[in-house]
Amino acid sequence: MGETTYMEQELRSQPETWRAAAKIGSGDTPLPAAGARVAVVGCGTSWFMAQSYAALRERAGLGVTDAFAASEAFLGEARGYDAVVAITRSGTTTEVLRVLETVRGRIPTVTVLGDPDTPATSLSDETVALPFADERSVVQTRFATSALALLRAHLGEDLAGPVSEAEAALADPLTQEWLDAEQFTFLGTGWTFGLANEAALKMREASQSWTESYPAMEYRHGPIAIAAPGRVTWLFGAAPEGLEGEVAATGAQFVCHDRDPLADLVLVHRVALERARVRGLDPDSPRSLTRSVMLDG
Ligand code: F1P
Repeated sequence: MGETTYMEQELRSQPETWRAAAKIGSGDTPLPAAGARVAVVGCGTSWFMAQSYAALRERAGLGVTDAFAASEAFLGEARGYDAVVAITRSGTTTEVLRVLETVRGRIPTVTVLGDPDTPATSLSDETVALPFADERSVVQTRFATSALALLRAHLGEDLAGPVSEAEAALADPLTQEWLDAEQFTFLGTGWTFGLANEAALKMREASQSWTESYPAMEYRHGPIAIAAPGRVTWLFGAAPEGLEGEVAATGAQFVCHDRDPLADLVLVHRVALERARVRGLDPDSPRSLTRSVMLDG
């Protein structure tokens, strides 16, 4: 085992930060009420949490909810949004700030952020700050999952089960096959597709691993051609019928745990960290990445 990294300390604190975030989410918050038409925006990890929230909210019957990468958001009058929710750990990501500026005075905004002392606060009508979940590592773990814990609690979910399952995921043994695997494909359905995208990004960022992600049913439409011995197909949530057998037939390892999918993401955080370690990489300072992307002009 190498020295302790910020990433390790931060990912290990997730049960605690989820509890704190869920408490805020289940209380009085400026997050959109049931029935509102909502656009959710973010970049990178924060975009993927936006995808999960959007699927959960809309499938719960709480209102139309669309997730956009902040740079690709359609927020014109015709779409009739009642609220924009922005997610950003840093509060400085340029594309998110541009969205907040663009809709200012036209669509009410609420930003979920890690560092409240940033431009996102003054550009937002309302904020929900999670400073206890902010991070030193460039690679996000606990801010993103705590933001989603907050949003799940706001939608009426009890996070007690997921919190204890995250504790269990922190104690699970890591399989050697996961540390050696040549390639990972992450799959999900509904809200867990955002988690699959995030798992794939985490492994790329922290350990420069070759990863892909797809909606589970889409996987059969071509991407399964990549599955082979020495590679892993990891599904978040319930498996569509027949998928496990199809993956097994390729020789790839099929992984699907019977636990809350957000807690299963904690296990992927650990795999990403260990793969970084065995490759001699510093997951706190990944290649070509900074804490937040701030563009000129
Ligand atoms: C978003 C983000 C991160 C990514 C990278 C650059 O940051 O895209 O997800 O890992 O470090 O920034 P933020 O808007 O949530 O601060």
